Amino acid sequence: MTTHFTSCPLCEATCGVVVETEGDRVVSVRGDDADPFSKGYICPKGTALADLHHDPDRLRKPVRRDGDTWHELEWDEAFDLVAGKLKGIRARHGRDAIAVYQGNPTAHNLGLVTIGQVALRTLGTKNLYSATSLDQLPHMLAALQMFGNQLLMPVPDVDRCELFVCLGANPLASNGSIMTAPDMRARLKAIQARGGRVIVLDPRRTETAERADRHIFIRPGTDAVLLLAIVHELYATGHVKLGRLASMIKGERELRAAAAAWTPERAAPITGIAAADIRWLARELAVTERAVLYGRIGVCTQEFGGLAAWLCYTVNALTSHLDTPGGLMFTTPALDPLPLAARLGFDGGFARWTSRVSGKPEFGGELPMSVLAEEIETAGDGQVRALITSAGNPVLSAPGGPRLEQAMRGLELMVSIDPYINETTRLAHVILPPVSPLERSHYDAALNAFAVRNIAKYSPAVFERPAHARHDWEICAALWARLRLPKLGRGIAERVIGRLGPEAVVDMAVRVGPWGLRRGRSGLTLAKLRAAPHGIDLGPLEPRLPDRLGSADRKVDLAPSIYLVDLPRLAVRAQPHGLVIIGRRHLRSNNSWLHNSERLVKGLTRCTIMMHPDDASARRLAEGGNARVITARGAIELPVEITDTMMPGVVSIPHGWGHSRKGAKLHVAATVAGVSINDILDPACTDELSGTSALTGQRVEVEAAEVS
Ligand SMILES: Nc1nc2c(c(=O)[nH]1)N[C@H]1C(S)=C(S)[C@@H](COP(=O)(O)OP(=O)(O)OC[C@H]3O[C@@H](n4cnc5c(=O)[nH]c(N)nc54)[C@H](O)[C@@H]3O)O[C@H]1N2
Ligand SMILES: Nc1nc2c(c(=O)[nH]1)N[C@H]1C(S)=C(S)[C@@H](COP(=O)(O)OP(=O)(O)OC[C@H]3O[C@@H](n4cnc5c(=O)[nH]c(N)nc54)[C@H](O)[C@@H]3O)O[C@H]1N2
Ligand code: SF4
Ligand SMILES: [Mo]
Repeated sequence: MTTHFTSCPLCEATCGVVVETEGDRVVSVRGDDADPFSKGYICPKGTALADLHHDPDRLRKPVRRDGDTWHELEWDEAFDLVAGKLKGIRARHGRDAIAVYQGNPTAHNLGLVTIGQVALRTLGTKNLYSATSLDQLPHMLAALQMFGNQLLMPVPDVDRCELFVCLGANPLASNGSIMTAPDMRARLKAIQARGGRVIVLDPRRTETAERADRHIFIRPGTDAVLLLAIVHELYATGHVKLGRLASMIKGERELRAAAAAWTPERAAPITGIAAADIRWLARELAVTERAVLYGRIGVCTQEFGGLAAWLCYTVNALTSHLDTPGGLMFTTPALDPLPLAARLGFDGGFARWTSRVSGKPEFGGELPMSVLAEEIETAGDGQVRALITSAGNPVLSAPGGPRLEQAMRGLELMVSIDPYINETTRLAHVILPPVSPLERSHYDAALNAFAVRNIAKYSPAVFERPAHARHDWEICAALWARLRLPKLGRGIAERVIGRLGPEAVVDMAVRVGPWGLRRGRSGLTLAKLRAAPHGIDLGPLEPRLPDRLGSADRKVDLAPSIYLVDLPRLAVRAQPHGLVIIGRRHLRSNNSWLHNSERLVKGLTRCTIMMHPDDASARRLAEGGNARVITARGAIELPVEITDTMMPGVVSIPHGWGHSRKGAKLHVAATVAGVSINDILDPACTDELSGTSALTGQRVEVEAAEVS
């Protein structure tokens, strides 16, 4: 038996795991007690790493689709086939005819974060898409506008705060996001143990809310109104305190004016939160020395995600909780992505150009997912004719799945870099499958930059890459070289990149980074990381401003103009009547793609609609009966769960289900198929400011399903 130490790449918590193997089998996966950051914690998904590795449905070789049947290909044959077709399309229709979609696991995959992503983003097309516009785009936009760099998203210093206000996040299910912090349950408990408090604002009394000191229901999509009222209250009561930041801030006057009309009384009927509670919240944030307001995906993926994300950072700044211990802080990662991104020309930007069909703004060189289908469907110059998907399942993860699916069927070429034939990749002409997560080395190049302590950990692969397999980065580099270089240069480039691999990037970046050679002989190198298989704790977060700011004037802008001009939209917003929908995450799911593990899907059906008893009885719905959920886009049917954990007027359906689509080859998932909420969500419903999809707060009708 051999023992290996690595980190789980399935979510942002980055837990250390011990993997025991015998020959080519995984015998066990457990938490690594010696990992200084996760201290032995893992969730049930960590154990399922073994299932992914041994999954018979996982592709081991490239496949080409011929009608409904798949044929295996050799790698060179597959690369030549794909590159040949892509080149033809590019020659006939131009570079923008090739679109790229990168999904969530990109961020958890060293080879993709370093080499793969760069290769895919430099194919020369404007049609770049990713899960960003279904997720954290508003946080990145706020970071760009306020701090001058889109990667400069601050994280809550959860280990030192005395008040943790959690808005639109459920870390006990999600294990934390833009807050890499393994074992959030213990970290929240520790806040309470040191006399502090946890307050959750959420339209559902979530797993996190159940353990909080106080939970307050909030109407979906109204966070910006709540936060403006908090800003108003802070000024009205003389509680604004800029502290150390005072000399680094601009835009205060404009911010104050923007919030002037938003009294707690005005916000109360909109948010569903009593004016007295809004006042109380503002005061608690202001008078608690170490407090943090943390907002996450519920704040972003809604009609006013841009405003809400900006105001989250702003409220922290006004209460002197930005860039101070116990507040919202910036990290000092050993591998600093900021200079790397800048050197590669990915230094961000917003609305420098707009999409061809409906004029949606670019962000960071990407277009929002809400326009991908129309860019494929709409004829004319620049129409998308080919699509490369990598580590994504947009048919299930993007609103308007059926339309996107239909659009994909019309593509001249679709290629997917993915280990599975799933709801999206079944439509590809060629699938290029990467190695299993245990067959690649690991360094959390992206997530360490958002960790609540500065940490660094490199792990070699548990299993050596089989000769017949390819890493994600090798696949991306091979396609890039074939598309971008002449034949001669291509061979050399591939050999050089192949020889160096992502390890060279880690070594170089860590050496030039803040914990590297500038610290003399104690500085970090890849060799030092290799010698510390459980990881290295570099200590708590430290104040980073103003040095870290990317803005030319070295100021934090509290009132960027893009937000000020968006405010009138908030003022005229009509309160939706009837029911609105929110999402839901479950500890044993991971977006759409971990439902093929028996151990993760056993037990009660999770793809249900949760609703308040009053909403259910008004519609004659009974527990366990089936509901029909209807929008202008269509209808889905699923079992009802009646629970007073839901805010009245709000229903909840998880995303990532709907595994009964014909042609997908996920044998376990198909037995617990469920339905996809994104089949009926309207892709045109977005945050008009940022282009982010509004996944929460859309109107739905619910009725009892006909018994068949
Ligand atoms: N209604 C609704 N929709 C949502 C959300 C919501 O809350 N509500 N959440 C949104 C969010 S936050 C996100 S991030 C998106 C996620 O959207 P996506 O990233 O599009 O979807 P995933 O389900 O994460 O699919 C991941 C895909 O990557 C593959 N994969 C896994 N590991 C690897 C790897 O190492 N290499 C490669 N090449 N492939 C790999 C899997 O097989 C799977 O096909 O969904 C969004 N969609
Ligand atoms: N187990 C598991 N873990 C995951 C994932 C998973 O699918 N499963 N996905 C991963 C990904 S890609 C991400 S991005 C992260 C996300 O991590 P989190 O942000 O923690 O995501 P959720 O658990 O969806 O929590 C969002 C909360 O917002 C609430 N909400 C919905 N609408 C609103 C609103 O308008 N206002 C407010 N204030 N709240 C609202 C929801 O009820 C929900 O409780 O999780 C990651 N971790
Ligand atoms: S919380 Fe679970 S899925 Fe996330 S890294 Fe830890 S073990 Fe993996
Ligand atoms: Mo996400």
